[in-house]
Amino acid sequence: MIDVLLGLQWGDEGKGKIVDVLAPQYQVVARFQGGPNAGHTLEFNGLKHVLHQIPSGIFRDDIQNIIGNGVVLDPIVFKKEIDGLAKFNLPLTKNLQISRKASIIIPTHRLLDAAYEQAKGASKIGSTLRGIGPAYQDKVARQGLRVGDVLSPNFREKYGQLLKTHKTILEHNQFDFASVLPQLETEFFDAIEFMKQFELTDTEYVINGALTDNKKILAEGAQGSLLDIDFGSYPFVTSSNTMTAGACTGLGVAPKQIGEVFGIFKAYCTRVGSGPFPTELNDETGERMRQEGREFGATTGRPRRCGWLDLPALKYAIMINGVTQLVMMKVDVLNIFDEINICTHYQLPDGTITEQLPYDLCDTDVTPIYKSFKGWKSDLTNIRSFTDVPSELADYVYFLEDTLGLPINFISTSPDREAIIHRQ
Ligand code: 2SA
Ligand code: MG
Repeated sequence: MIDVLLGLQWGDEGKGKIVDVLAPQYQVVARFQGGPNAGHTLEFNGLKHVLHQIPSGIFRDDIQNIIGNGVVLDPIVFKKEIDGLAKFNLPLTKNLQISRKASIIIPTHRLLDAAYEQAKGASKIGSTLRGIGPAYQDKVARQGLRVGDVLSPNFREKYGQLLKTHKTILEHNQFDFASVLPQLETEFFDAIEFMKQFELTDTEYVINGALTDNKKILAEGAQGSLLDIDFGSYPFVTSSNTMTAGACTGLGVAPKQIGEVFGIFKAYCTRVGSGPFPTELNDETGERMRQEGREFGATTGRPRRCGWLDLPALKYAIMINGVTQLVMMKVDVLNIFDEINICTHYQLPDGTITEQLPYDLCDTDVTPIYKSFKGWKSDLTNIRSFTDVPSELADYVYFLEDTLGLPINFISTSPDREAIIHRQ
C-alpha cells in the first residue's frame, strides 16, 4: 500500500516534520505535485533545514526518495538544494530518483509568473513567483519540457521553441527580461548538466515495483487541500491537485493502492498570499499567533495571515481526501491564550447557518460562528504522553475528534523531531 500525507489547510501545516517522524516506517518517500513553491522545514539535532523539491525522506540513509511525474522541477533550485545538503554527507545520487515525466521549470516560467501577477494588479494571487503556474500551463498546453528531454540531443532546440513562445508573451506584457535572462540561462544549463548525475527514470515502474515487493511507500503532499486547483478557493489556489487523488496521477499508482491518508492540520489556520480566509484575525490576537508560531513563509519569508481553526473548511478537506488519521500541529502556539476559538459553522449573508463551504468563498461574505474553549496556559514542551496533557487541551482534542469523526493520532508540541505525542 501507499500511504499519503497531506496538508488539510492552506499549506505550512508542518508536513515536513511529520514525514520525518513517520519516515522510518517507510522504504520509499515520494513527492507527487508542486515544486519549489513548497518549503518543508525539518528540525533535528538543533539544526534546521528547509527542503523545497527533494522529498523529506532524504535524511534517512535507507529510504529511496522519488520526485514523481506530477512535480514541476526547477533545475536551478534543485542544484542549490543538493549543494545545501552536501554538509550532511548523504548518498544522494543513490537515494534520489527523478521521474523522466516530471515537468521542467525554465527561467522564463519564473518571469512569466511575475508578469502575470503584475498584469493582475490588485487581484493578484500572491504566487510564490517560482514559475509554478506557467510551468503547469505549458504541461497542460502540451508544449512543456520534461526531465527526460534533457537526455535528448534535441534538448536545446526544444528549449528554444518554448523560449520563443515565452518571449512573445513577455514582450506583449512589456516585461523586461533582456537584462536578467542571460545569467539565468547560464545557471539553467549548468544545472541541467548537474542533474544528469542523478537517475532520471520512469519512476512509475519503481513505485509499482516497490508495491509488488510489499515495500511501504509514503506520498508526501505539498501546499494544502484548500490550495487544490479543483477544490481550493479558486482562483486563489496553486496549479496542481494537492489532494489524495493527486498522488495517483502524480506518481502513477492506482487508487486501490492507497492505504492510510494522514491529514495534517494546525490547531489554528494560516494562509500566505491572497484569497478568502473566513476566520482570519486582523487584530492583536492574530499578531500574537504570528509571533508565537513564527508564521513567516519558509519559501518566500512572507508573514502568514493567521486565524482560528475553521471546521467547515477542515471537514471539507477530510471529505475530499478520504483522511483516515489526523495529525494536529503547533498546539503549543495556543499555550498563550486565555480563550481559544474554533469556528464550527458559517453564517451566510441571508442568515442561513451551514457547515458546508459555499461555492465561491471569494464572493460570499461568510461570518464564522465560534465555539469557545478555555486555554490551558501551560508549557507542553516535555509532554510525550496524552495522559499528561492539561485537561483543557484534552477537552479541545476530544471535541475535535467527536466533530470530525476521526482520531487525532499525533499531536505536535514544539518544532523538534522528538516533541510529539503519539496516541495509540
Ligand atoms: P503558486 O506559487 O502558484 O503555487 O502560488 C499560488 C498560491 O498558493 C500559495 N502557496 C502556498 N501557500 C502556503 N505554503 C506554500 N508552500 C509552503 C511554504 C510549503 C508547504 O512553506 O512555502 O506547506 O508545502 C505555498 N505554495 C504556494 C501561494 O501563496 C498562492 O496563494
Ligand atoms: Mg511550509
